[in-house]
Amino acid sequence: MKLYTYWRSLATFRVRIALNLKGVAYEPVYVDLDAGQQREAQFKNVNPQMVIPALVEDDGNVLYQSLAILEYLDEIHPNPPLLPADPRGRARVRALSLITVADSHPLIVPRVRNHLAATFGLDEDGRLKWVRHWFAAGLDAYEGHLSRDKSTGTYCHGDSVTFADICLVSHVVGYRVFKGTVDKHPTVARIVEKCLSDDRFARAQPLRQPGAPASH
Ligand SMILES: N[C@@H](CCC(=O)N[C@@H](CS)C(=O)NCC(=O)O)C(=O)O
Repeated sequence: MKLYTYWRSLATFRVRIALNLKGVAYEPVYVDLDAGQQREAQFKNVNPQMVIPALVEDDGNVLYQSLAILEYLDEIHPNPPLLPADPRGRARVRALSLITVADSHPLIVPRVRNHLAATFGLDEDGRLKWVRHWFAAGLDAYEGHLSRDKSTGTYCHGDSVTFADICLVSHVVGYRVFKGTVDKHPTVARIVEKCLSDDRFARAQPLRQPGAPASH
């Protein structure tokens, strides 16, 4: 499999974690988002949406959208399972995952930040405030749900890793790239610390990818 990836991409980070958890090897293909390579013809042919990740199977089948890729990997490599066995549990895990994937992350991606700058004249400081606001709103939502629900365990849902942990980790690590902290989100902080003690999460982190700055 080939994974189109970039060090800072949080959506790709989610897929890297899932591939590590499933023990699936992949060949990285780097797409420099800061240089706009996602909009070049070479990558547009792979994903007309011009966003990463894209995961290309050996027969040429192209998978895109991180949550759809996670679902696919979980179906073709069922062990370890990344969704609970019961329908209510699966609904909760998917709902927690979508706080990041559907509600927070889409607001902070490069094309949105670029549009805020080019069309609305928002300066760098304003864009940083925008990004932090939406990360923090997502974290408040996570903390509210995770801290009050008995289904929360060592991880977001019970005592095994699910999609929700993958999405939460991408959210918090992404927030840190923008100098945010989870000091006011103790349940989130506890779960993310537990996940990052696992090398399959830790080695997928943005700052551990080729091309990442030594510190950020
Ligand atoms: N919902 C998509 C988001 C994909 C996405 O926006 N990826 C970002 C990097 S994390 C990207 O490639 N952005 C390019 C741009 O905004 O121009 C997913 O979860 O896969």
